[in-house]
Amino acid sequence: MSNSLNQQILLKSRPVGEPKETDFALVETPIPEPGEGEILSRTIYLSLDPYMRGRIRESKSYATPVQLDSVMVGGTVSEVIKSNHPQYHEGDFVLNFNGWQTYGVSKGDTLRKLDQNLAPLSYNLGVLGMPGHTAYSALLDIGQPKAGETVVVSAASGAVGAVAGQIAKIKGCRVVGIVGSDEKRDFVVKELGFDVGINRKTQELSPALKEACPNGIDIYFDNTAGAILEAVLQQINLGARIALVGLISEYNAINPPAGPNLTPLLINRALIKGFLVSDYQHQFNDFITDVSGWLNSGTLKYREDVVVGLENAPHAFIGLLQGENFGKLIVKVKI
Ligand code: NAP
Ligand code: FER
Repeated sequence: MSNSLNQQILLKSRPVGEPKETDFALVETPIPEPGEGEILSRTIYLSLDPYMRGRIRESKSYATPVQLDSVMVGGTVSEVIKSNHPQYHEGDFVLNFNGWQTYGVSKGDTLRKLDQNLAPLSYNLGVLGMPGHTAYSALLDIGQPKAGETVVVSAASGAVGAVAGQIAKIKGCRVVGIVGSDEKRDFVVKELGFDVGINRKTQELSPALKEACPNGIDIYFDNTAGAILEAVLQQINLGARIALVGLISEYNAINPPAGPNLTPLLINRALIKGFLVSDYQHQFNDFITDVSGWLNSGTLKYREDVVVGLENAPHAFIGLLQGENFGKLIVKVKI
C-alpha cells in the first residue's frame, strides 16, 4: 500500500441478505486534484452507519444507491490538504463525505469546519453528529417526553440509542434499554444511568418489559422494528408516542418480514411517526448547544468503538448489522 495513492473501497456486488467481505474491494487510484471552489482532504475518521445497508441495495429509498464499482459513501472527518476555496485552508479539519477512501475532493460549500478544541474530532460523527442529532430530534420532537413518563429505547447502547436514553433521563423519565448482550445491559444501567436494561437475546421480551414498565410505556424510541416493536406495542399507554427511527432487524432480510399486530395503536390512539434526520436541520444548533453542554458537564456519557485501518471497514460494517459494535462505530484511517 502506498501513501502517494488513494485507497478506496468499492462496492463490487449487491449483497443478498448479510453483506460479505467479497461484496467490497480495496483498490488504489491516483490522488485526485481539486477543481475550482473544491478542496482535497485526507480522511482521518470514517463513520460506519446502518443506513449504508440501504445504500447498497439496487432500489432507491430516500437516497440514491451506491453504484457498483463506485466508492462506498460515508461521513468523514478530514484534514484539508489543498484548497481552492477561500474559506478553507491547508490543515483545517472539516466534516465532509469522503466515503470509504483515504482522500477525497469536496465542494467547499458542502463542508463544515471543525474545532478540535471543542470536542475530539471523531465526536462529530457520533454524539455531536448525525446519530446524536437523530437521538435529540426524534426523542424531543416525536417523543415529547414529560417527567415521570416511561421511555423504552432499542439498540440502546449504540450511537443513537445511548444518546436518546440519556436525554430521556435528563428529561426526568423512567428509561428502559433493550440491548443484545449482558455487557451492553450493564453498560446502559451502570454507566449511562438507565433504570433497567433488557438483553433481547437471553430474556423473554414481554415479561421483561412488563416488569420493567409497571406503569406501561409512554414513548418507544424504535431503532429496530421487528419483534421488539411487536412486544412494546402490547404494553403502550393511552396516547403513547412511537418514533420510528430505524428498522435494523430488517436490513439484512431477504423477504419482507411479517408486520406487527397494530391493534394497540388504534386502541390507545397512539402516534407512530417515521423520522429522517435530514428533515431536522433547523434543530442542529439547539442540538449542538444542548448535547455539548451535557457532555461537558459529564451529564451525558459517550462510548466509541474504534476500528483502525480503512481495509477493516467491510468487516466492521458487517459486524455492525450483527450487533458486534459496542458504541458508535468509527474507522480511524491511517495513512
Ligand atoms: P448502533 O445502535 O450503534 O448499532 C447497531 C445496533 O443495532 C447493534 O449494535 C445491535 O445492538 C442492534 N441490532 C442489530 N441487529 C439487530 C436485530 N436484529 N434486532 C435488534 N437489534 C439489532 O447503530 P446506530 O447508528 O445507533 O443506529 C441505530 C438505528 O438508528 C438504526 O436502525 C439506524 O438505521 C437508525 N438511524 C436512523 C436515522 C434516521 O434519520 N431515521 C439516523 C441515524 C440512525 P444490540 O447488540 O444491542 O442488539
Ligand atoms: C440522512 C437521513 C437519514 C442520513 C442518514 C439517515 C447520512 C439515516 C437513516 C437510517 O439509518 O435509517 O440524511 O445522512
